[in-house]
This record gives sequence, structure tokens and C-alpha cells, in this order.
Amino acid sequence: MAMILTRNSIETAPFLQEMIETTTNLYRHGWDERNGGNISYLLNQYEVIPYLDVTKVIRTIPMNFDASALAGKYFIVTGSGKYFKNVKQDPASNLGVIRISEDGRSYEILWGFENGGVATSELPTHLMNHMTRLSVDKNHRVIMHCHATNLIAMSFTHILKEEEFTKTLWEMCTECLVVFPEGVGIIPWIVPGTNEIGEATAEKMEHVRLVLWPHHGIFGAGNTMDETFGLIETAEKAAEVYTIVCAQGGKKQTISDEQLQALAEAFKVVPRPGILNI
Ligand code: 2HA
Ligand code: ZN
Repeated sequence: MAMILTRNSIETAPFLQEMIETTTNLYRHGWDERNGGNISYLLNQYEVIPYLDVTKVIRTIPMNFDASALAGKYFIVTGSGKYFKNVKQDPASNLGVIRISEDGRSYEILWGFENGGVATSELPTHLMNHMTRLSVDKNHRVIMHCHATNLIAMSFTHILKEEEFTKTLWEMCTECLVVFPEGVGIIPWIVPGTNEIGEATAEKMEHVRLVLWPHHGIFGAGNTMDETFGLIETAEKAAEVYTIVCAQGGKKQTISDEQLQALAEAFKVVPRPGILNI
């Protein structure tokens, strides 16, 4: 007797709704003009199978790096050249669900990327970051990249030493130290979309969840979409305050190192060593 399997429409999948909401919010902030920005979200197979026949591979796309540590893993990813502005009105063209092949040298498209689309040009960085974050945090799931305006601006005006950059952000909003006690990683300027920028970013991601790409944007990592968005939002808010402080003529007073230390103790976080002078 034939069994009829009914699947729910993928449009109702919580992970798809989260992608739509987040890309829309990032666009609304002005951090993802044109095709700027990309997101990848690690999915459990049990989250995917109510919506998709995972035995049906639509296309297989080769990759020129080794992602075998992620073999068999599922992601929903934004598309290469696609605009965050358009995700909500046409998710199936602008997003895709992919699975990393067994040899880690290609990915299989299971849904989306309609009309010949492929995953984000920053897929090397995304997958390398996922590998690194999973090696230090088994609950890790999200990598997010955007062109956060004030963080980019700060990469022109502020010294690019991680400790000094982090300290400035911590000073600009009291909650920063609590949200990213490990600070911000900074890589040199490198051509985007390359394995080289992926490797440099992933190396930083072993110790931090925020990595600044000078004169380009920011990468964030987290366990949930909300947490990752919130992390970037918090750093960008601090950078915006910095912009305004500079425009108002610079600091006359600030949060002292002793106060930052007291904050860390109250919220039970460990500030990255080498930043506070206590
Ligand atoms: O996807 O943001 O870094 C476009 C970009 C590349
Ligand atoms: Zn970018």
C-alpha cells in the first residue's frame, strides 16, 4: 500500500521565518545595501525533514576548500549577489537550504536558489567560521556578516589594535563588556570572497565571536539568530556612540577601568586580558 507523505510548506518553517526577519531587520538598519551581507544558519536534520525531502538534491556545487568537518550538515544560507531587501518577497530565489557533501568538497542544494542561484560569495569564510566555532562551542549555529556603518567608519579613524578598539567599544556603552567580554578580533584588509580572508577570520573566531573586516564590515557568530544579531547590534551601537562622541568634540570623561572591572564581576564575565589596567 502506497504511503502518502505530506510535508509542511517550507514557507512556514521557523528557520526560514528567522532568516526573513533577520535579513529584513539588517536591511532596515542600512547595514546591507545592494547585495551586501550574508548569513548562514546551521540546521538540525530533524528541523529540515518536516519541510523537505532531503533525498532530492537539486544541484551540487563544488567548493575549492575542505569542509569535511561539516560533512552532512545542513545550512540555510543567503544567496550570492542577492539583496537582503528582496528576501521577504522572494525567499526561494534569495535563500537556499544546502547540505555539505560527504567529502567536504561540494554542497548540495536541497531548496531555494531558484533560477540558477548559488550560496553567498563568502561561503568559505562562513564554513571555516562554523568549523572553528563548533570546535570551541557545541551549541554554535549562526554566522552573520553585514556592513555595519559606524564600525566601518571606525576602521578608518580608530587605531586597529584589537585591545584598543575593544576598549573603546566597551567604554561607549556600559553593556558592551557584558555582551562581548572576549573583545573584537581584527584582520588585515584582504580581498573578500577568498579562502585567505576565510582562514584569517576563522583563526580569530577561535577566541572571539566578532571579527572586524577593516573598511568592509563585521562578522558575528552565535548560538541563535537573535543572539548573533544582538551581538552585532550592540557593537554597532557602541561604534555609533563613538561617532557622535567624536563629533561632539571627544571624551571629557569615561567609564574607568575600575568600573569596567566591577561591571565584569557583577555580571560574572571575564574581560579579555591585556585591556583593563587594574
Ligand atoms: O555578499 O558582503 O562581503 C556581499 C558581501 C561580500
Ligand atoms: Zn561584505
